[in-house]
Amino acid sequence: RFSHLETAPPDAILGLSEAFGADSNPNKLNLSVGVYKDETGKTPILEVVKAAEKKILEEEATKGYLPIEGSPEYAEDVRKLVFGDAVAQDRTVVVQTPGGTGGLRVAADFMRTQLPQVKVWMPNPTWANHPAIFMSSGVPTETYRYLADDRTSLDLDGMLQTLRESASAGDVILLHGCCHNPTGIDPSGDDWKQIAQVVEEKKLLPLIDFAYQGFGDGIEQDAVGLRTILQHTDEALVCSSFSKNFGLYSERVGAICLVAADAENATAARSQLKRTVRTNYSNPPRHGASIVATILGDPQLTAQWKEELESMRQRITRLREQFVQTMKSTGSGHDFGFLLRQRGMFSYSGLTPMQVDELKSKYGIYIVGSGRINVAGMSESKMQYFCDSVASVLS
Ligand code: PLP
Ligand code: TYF
Repeated sequence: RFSHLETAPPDAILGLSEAFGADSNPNKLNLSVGVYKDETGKTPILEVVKAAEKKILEEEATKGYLPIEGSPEYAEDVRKLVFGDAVAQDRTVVVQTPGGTGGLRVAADFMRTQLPQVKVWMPNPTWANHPAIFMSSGVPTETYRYLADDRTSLDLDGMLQTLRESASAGDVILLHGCCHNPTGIDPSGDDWKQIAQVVEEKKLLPLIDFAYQGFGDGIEQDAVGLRTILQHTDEALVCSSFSKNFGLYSERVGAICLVAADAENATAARSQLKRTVRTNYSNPPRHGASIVATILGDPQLTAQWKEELESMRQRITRLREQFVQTMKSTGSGHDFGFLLRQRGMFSYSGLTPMQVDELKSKYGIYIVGSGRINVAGMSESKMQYFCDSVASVLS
C-alpha cells in the first residue's frame, strides 16, 4: 500500500539546518531558519521564561484539558497586546492555537467553510508556508505586488494597483503585521494609511500575520499598521505568535484573533472557530500559554520580558549596522545600506542562488536560496569572516 508513495521534497528552510548540523567547518554560520540566536549561535531560553516556569511548576494543579479555545487569561493578555484600546473587547474573539502556524490553519479552515467565495491575496514574496496552508485548506490564493524591482524596497503603488484592479469585494488580504518574512521590508506609517484606504474601498477582509511583534521597533510601535487598518474596517483576522518574542518556539504558542462588527457576530464567529479547532487538534497545549499568561499577569515579570525582548531587538540592529560597515570596509563596492531600513530578523541580501551555493560549499555559510538572510544568525566575532566570504562570492 505504501510502495507507490513518492518522497516529498524537504522544507527548503528547515532542511538547510540539517545540512548545517552535519558541516564540519569550524567557522560555519547558519543564517537560514528564522530563529533568534545569541553571539554563540544558540537560541537561549529567556530568563523571564525560566522564572515563570519555576512558578508554574510549584503552582500548577492539573494537567486536565484546556477549553477548546484555550486559556481565558492568556486570551485576555493576547487581546491587550495585539489590539490595545483599538477595538471594544466584546467585538473580539481570541482563540489560543498551537503557534502562529496553528492560527493560520484555523483561519484558513474557517475561511473555507464560512467564507467559501473568498480568495486570499498574498504579498509576492511571502513566507512559503502561507500558500501551502491555504492550499491544504482548499482556499484559493492570488498574489499582489510587494517587492520593488530593486529588491530592497516596497512597491506601494504596484501593490495598491493590483488590489484596486484585481481584488473582488470581500476578498481576504494577507498582510505581515511587521518584520515582513522574507524581505524585512515593511510599509511606513503613511503607507499603512494608503493600504487601509484600499481595504476600506474594496471591502477587503484583512488577515494580519503578526509573528514578530516587538522585533521591529517595539511592542506598541509594531502594532501601528494593524491598528491603522482597524480604523478603516470593522472586521479582521489576526494570527499572533509568541515563538519569537518570548523565544517559545517549541512550546507552540499562538492565537487567532477575530474582530467582528458587533458582539453578536463575535459570538457566532467564536462558535465556528471552536468547531474548526475541535476537528483539527481538539484543544491547545497548556504549558507555553501558561508561561505567557504568568509573565503578562505579573508587572515585574512583564517588565523583565520587555527588557529581554528589547535586548534581542537591539542585538539585531547592531548586527545590521556592523554588517553594513564591515561590508563597506571589504571594498567589494556593494552598498548594503538598505539593510538599515529593513526590520526584524530577515533581509533579502540580493545574493543569487549560485552565490548562496558558493557560500555554503566554500565557507560553511548557510543562507536560504532566495538570498534571504537571518540577521540574528550573524555573530560579531565572525562578522569579518562572513563579510570577506560575501565579498569573495560577489567579486
Ligand atoms: N508567520 C510568519 C511570517 C513566520 O515567519 C512564522 C515563523 O515561523 C510564523 C507565521 C509561524 O510561527 P510559529 O508557528 O512558529 O508560531
Ligand atoms: O521563515 C522562517 O525561517 C521561520 C521558521 O516550515 C520556519 O518562519 C521556517 C519554515 C517552516 C516553519 C518555520
